[in-house]
Amino acid sequence: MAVKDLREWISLLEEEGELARVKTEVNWDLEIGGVLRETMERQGPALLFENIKDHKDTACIKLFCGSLATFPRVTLMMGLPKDTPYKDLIQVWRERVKKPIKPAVVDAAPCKENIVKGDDVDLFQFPTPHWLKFDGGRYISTFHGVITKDPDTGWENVGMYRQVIHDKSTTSMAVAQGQHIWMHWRKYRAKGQNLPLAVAIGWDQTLPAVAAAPIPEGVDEWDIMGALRQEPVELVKCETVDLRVPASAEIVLEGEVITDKETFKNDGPFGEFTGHYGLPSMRPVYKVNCITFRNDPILQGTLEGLPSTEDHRLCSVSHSAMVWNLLEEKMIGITGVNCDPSTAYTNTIVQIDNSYYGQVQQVAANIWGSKITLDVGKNIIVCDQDVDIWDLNRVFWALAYRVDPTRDLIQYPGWIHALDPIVHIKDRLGPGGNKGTRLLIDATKSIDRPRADEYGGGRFALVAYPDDDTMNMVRRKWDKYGIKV
Ligand SMILES: Cc1cc2nc3c(=O)[nH]c(=O)nc-3n(C[C@H](O)[C@H](O)[C@H](O)COP(=O)(O)O)c2cc1C
Ligand SMILES: [Mn+2]
Repeated sequence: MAVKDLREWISLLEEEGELARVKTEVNWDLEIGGVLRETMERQGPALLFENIKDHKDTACIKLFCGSLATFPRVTLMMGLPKDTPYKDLIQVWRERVKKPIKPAVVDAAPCKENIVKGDDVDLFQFPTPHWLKFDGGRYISTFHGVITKDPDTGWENVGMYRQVIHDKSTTSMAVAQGQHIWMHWRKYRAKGQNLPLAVAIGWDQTLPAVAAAPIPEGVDEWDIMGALRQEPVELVKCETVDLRVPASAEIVLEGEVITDKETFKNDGPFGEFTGHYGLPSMRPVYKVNCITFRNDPILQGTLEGLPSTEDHRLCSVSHSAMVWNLLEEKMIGITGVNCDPSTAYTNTIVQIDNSYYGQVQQVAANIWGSKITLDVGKNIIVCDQDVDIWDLNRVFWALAYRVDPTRDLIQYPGWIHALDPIVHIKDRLGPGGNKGTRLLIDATKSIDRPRADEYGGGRFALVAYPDDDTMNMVRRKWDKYGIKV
């Protein structure tokens, strides 16, 4: 049974010893960011801050953070045994997303227990942290779902795009070119209209997990949340916009993004997933016209920055699964994908059966030719099946001995992520994109090398490791050796 809302999720974490309630007063200004970072460094529990400076009697006094900052908690979100390894989580994600489950629309909606509109809207009622020292403000909605609709097809998209508070009813939103919300924004702008938009914060954790995942265009993310939690998402209509949100969400913002570029506001810097600050840029403004929330609502957020944090661990699972499914659809012989959390998926490691010439190049062409590369794979490393791609020691070994720099490093010029710090500020194209170069590293045993008797009839020196017969015998007899490990 999936949990029905954030409160059930917090209770589950508490039962599992995966939650700390922080009752000591903490400052929303930098201290919360520090406490969360230190907790993540120690692979500690999720945190529920219950005593936040300046938020003793605001409409919202609680903040929940670090929810999915460890693989065991991502595992719990998927209803699996806590010790399921990262690699197996990827497989479960891959299979579940192939069987979407449609949402249900319900009447009973705890998220409507409180409704605030017009001049009463006040974003400062929520304990939004100033996460990092050089952030350009208080970033609300850092771990949430942003809902928009395609005006022509009715396709509803749920994505994760962060927002900074400008005043009590406006924020701005940083969106990379090519994101689904960007497509919707352009359509409304072409019609001379603003973009209706809702933000849902605090629900079953499949909400942020799917919002941040590279789900293909036209696929309804509500269906994918249903697939992941294996139960339909219960949705309710918004009050002031023609959009739907999870009925038991903690907090819902409703409003519109102004499409007139003259109204853009400066947004940033912000401590980004690359592990560096993103630069300030002019961004579209979101005017919040209505906020609905549960009684005693809980705000949820996360601290981004130097890998690996919560978003890196969570997204490594979803991104690896989605890249693997994409490659499987386009070609044959893919046996593993690791969108490496320690490099924020910029290094994407792919394992192939190395069965035909050109397979390595096809991997890169398929990833770089898809929207998925907005999130992953500036550098793609392709390895053989005898390299455990989820073990970076083994990947380093392959880089050391299976790469000939004159032929195996392939540069692909064009564009790279707008937030990639390798491009100097003076050379940037603007907030949306960066000119830059991608890299394919062919770390396979090249298939066009001639076979040789000295290689046991193969194309490459044999790996020096005890043979299978010996190892199987040793493992069978293991208990008899009296070696305690
Ligand atoms: C914590 C977090 C914050 C994010 N913030 C942004 C953002 O501000 N802008 C953006 O374009 N993508 C951001 N992303 C990445 C998108 O969520 C991701 O690309 C997702 O696939 C977008 O949804 P879409 O595919 O429906 O457009 C963020 C991801 C995470 C995990
Ligand atoms: Mn989408």
